[in-house]
Amino acid sequence: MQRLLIVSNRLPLTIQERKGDLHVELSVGGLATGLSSWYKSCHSIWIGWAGIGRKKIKEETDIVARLLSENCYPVSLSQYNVEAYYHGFCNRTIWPLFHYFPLYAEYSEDFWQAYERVNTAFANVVAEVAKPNDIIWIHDYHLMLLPKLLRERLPKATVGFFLHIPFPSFEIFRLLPWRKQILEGLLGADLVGFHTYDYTGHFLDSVHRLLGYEVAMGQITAADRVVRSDAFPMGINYEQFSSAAQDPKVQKERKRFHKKLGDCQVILSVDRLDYTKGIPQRLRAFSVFLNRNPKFKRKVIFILLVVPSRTGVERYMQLKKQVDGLVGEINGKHGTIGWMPVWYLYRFLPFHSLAALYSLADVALVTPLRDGMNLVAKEYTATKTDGKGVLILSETAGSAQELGEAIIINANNQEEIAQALAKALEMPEQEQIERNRIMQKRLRRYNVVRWANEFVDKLLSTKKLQREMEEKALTYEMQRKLASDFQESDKALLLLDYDGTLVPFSPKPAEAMPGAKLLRLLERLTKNPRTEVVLISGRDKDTLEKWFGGLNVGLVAEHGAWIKEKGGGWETIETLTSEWKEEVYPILESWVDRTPGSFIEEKEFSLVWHYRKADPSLGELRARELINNLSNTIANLNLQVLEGSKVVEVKNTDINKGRAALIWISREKWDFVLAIGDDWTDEDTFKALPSTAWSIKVGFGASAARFSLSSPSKATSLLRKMVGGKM
Ligand code: ADQ
Repeated sequence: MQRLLIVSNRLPLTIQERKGDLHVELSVGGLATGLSSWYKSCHSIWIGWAGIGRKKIKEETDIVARLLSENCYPVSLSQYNVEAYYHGFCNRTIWPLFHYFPLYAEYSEDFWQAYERVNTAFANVVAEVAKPNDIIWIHDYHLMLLPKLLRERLPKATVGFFLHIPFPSFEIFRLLPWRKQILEGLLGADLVGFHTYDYTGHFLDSVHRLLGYEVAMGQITAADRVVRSDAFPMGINYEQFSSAAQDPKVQKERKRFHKKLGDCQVILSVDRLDYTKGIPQRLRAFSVFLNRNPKFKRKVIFILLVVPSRTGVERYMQLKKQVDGLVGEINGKHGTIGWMPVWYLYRFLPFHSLAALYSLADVALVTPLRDGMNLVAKEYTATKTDGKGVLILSETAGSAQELGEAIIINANNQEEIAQALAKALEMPEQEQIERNRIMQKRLRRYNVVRWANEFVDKLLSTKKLQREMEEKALTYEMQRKLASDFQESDKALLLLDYDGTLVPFSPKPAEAMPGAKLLRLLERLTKNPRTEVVLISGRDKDTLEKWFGGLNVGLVAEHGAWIKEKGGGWETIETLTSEWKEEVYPILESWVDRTPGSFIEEKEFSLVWHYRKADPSLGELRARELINNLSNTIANLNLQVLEGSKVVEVKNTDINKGRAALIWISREKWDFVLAIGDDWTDEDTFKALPSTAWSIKVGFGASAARFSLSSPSKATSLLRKMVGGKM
């Protein structure tokens, strides 16, 4: 049976010291709450920090035994590391920055080093526990370096990563001094998951801009492998909450609360004490609501349930004081004898009490300034089995994207929240039921089990994709066979693309020029009279002439519009018209105006819009728009639009590399044919080849080529091997 290794900062169990004794307890938090049900139903091991220092763990063997019996494997951390890593880098650098509080973020080299140390400690433990077939699922911002550290230790491992907090936009993320290390750390995983498409988009954008990797449809072509990224909105244990109202323990608790609340309508909020949750803003909005709606005085009670969190961090202590003060202020200002508008509970509540509060609350007021997902909004909705109750939800919570039937508000807009409260308290029952039923249906379907299964399924399918790519990889053995076939052949044809195939794709023309070493290699290949070498490129004929005119090779320019036989002159394949350019040129010009840094290149039979010098994201967006626009314009012009690396090219349909390649292929009875190319314009060449030919794609991705090599340097070393050199 395949095992699942869940790795997170904290174990779902916490060891706490009380009066000198150590106790094992369930820990709080979205992840522990959400995953624990799923975790118990599978063969899984949970690896994480148990909440006590290294020394204690060593001393208390029975505690460790208890953890192991629960399939929990503790990582021990020194007090200093916990301080600098958890209270430091995690909670004073990443947490504020990723929640759009850049001014709260502290950038300390000591914190960073502790973060690296702790991630390494985790990597050592996971590598010790992991078996070859395991699925390793790493959770959250505490362990963003771990995927890469594990990949170094276990190159073949199946590793998924899920971020529970938002991934911020590039403009925020770039502020982090260690941004590249974080991205590289994450890309050690095979799949990187987020709660929403927005976070996924932000991550892909940063990967593209900071590391320069190609990104398409959630697939990243990293240095030596493909990594995927996608959105998986975390669900809840729906059954647990929807059946709670029937639980006698919950009903008893509910009655107890009712007695104290009388006939008042109840507004409820539940969160960890955190500045991202918008608690002071929410309290002020409640005060505005009472000012604007005096008729609700003595008719409504706001239960503010806050669970202590990160109590050692200064900013959280300040927030606690601020909330305490505001509660006192509001109760002092609006309260009367016998009516206290805000009931403030600062503690963790057991499940039956929490469920009782959810089930009796008329309104849930969930107003985080930023929240990765927010499970409270989902739990409240799931608990309302009679359909009655209104959810007010901030648009900056990830869950707002799934809970559109809630009253959606801006958490900074006190007037809007006040109006939403009045609307919620007066909403007709029928409307409440209609809204909740739609959301409940969605939450029941996409529950925490489905969430976890979808993540793991996608992780396994990513692994399968990587394997298929690996299977296509031209092994060392096959390379030797190819070289010996070539050496034994009587008539060999080599069809070689240039940019991205023999040299890395480079946006700078000077860097794309062939060096002396490459020219020597091509010359050696052409020395043998039994071999014919053809360079098939998208570049214009003048450039090819300048670079390769001195070699004894065939040349194909502009994807086949021009060809030059060995020792001959340039010829076009057929008479082609270029009148269409008058129609297309002005369109490209307007794209140049809208995309700073882009420019037009005019070739004899094609027009090319280049955006390699433009901002990458803008360039890609504009390229998509241009392709859409052109496909309407050129419908009856016998033209085609090609998308290459940072270019969009328009040319006659009749021109393609495959057609040009056929001129050579059909001329002789070759007993060895090799084609190497890297992008989709080379696919026409691959398709034109006889079935016995060797075809190689440089890079990853779907291709008609039979084999693949990871980089241009691998391709040139293969050619070197063919002429008898070292690979
Ligand atoms: P959190 O910031 O902890 O989680 P949330 O998603 O609301 O936020 O989860 C809190 C959990 O703790 C809920 O399951 C809730 O029932 C429980 N809880 C809160 N207060 C409680 C109290 N006083 N007593 C008892 N239980 C209480 C992080 C991210 C979120 C993301 C989750 C899951 O910050 O954005 O939704 O992880 O990915």
